[in-house]
Amino acid sequence: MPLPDLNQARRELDERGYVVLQGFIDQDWLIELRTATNQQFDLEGESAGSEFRTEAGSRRLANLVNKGETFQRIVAEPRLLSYVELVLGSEFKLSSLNARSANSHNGSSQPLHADMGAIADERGFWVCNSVWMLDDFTIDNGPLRVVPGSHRWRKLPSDAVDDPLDRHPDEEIITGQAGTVVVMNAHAWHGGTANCTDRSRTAIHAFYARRDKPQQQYQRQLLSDSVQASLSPELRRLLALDDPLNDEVTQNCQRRSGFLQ
Ligand SMILES: O=C(O)CCC(=O)C(=O)O
Repeated sequence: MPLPDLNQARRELDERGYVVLQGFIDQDWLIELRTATNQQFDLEGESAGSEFRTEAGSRRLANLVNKGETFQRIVAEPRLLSYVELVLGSEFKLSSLNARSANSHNGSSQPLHADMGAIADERGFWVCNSVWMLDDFTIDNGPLRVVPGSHRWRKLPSDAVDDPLDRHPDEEIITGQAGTVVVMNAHAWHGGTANCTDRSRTAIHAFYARRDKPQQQYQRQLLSDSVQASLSPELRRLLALDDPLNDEVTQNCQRRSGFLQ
């Protein structure tokens, strides 16, 4: 199935707040990403995700740019960047690169949230996420839910609904085969749902922000010197490693997650 062209994707992102890219990751790359992610979980054990936040019911990895070229390749994937540009315009950077594995029978959904608790400002949208399905997302293994159109409401679910954990009457459940990528306007209300199966369900999140806004994970501080020295000029720009504006806005940032404490 061909990927949606940019006009169609723009329409879907404008109207619904997300676009589904089936077959985005080819089989070899998918295997490579799964292997690298599983190895990283094994390596980090109990401390997995500790550079950022942990989450009950899921295992997380943070700061993945620091953890090998397999992950770095995601960040600068040219087709991905074209879709991200539809949301953020041409001036954007990586905000964070994480993995999240919803544990089997984890018991509950994430609350509906907008990433970073972000509300669109006078210049428009400033957060865009992409969810890379390393496993099939099925109806019962904790797929993503999104409330279509909510990216335009300029309100956070925590301020607008009684309980963001509840099912929203308008929410859509996004399923897909492993290898699918969902590009999402991350102001749209969304979250992972409960995994009711016997197997975990893993995704990587490549999260981008407009260049005048804070990074979720401050790349210049989190990446080792040797990794920073190994990166191409393109990656250095995407990670905002030489960007005084990023230093200023990111160092002063208080809120980094939509819901994780
Ligand atoms: O993994 C998912 O399905 C989405 C997770 C998510 O929205 C988050 O962790 O902020």
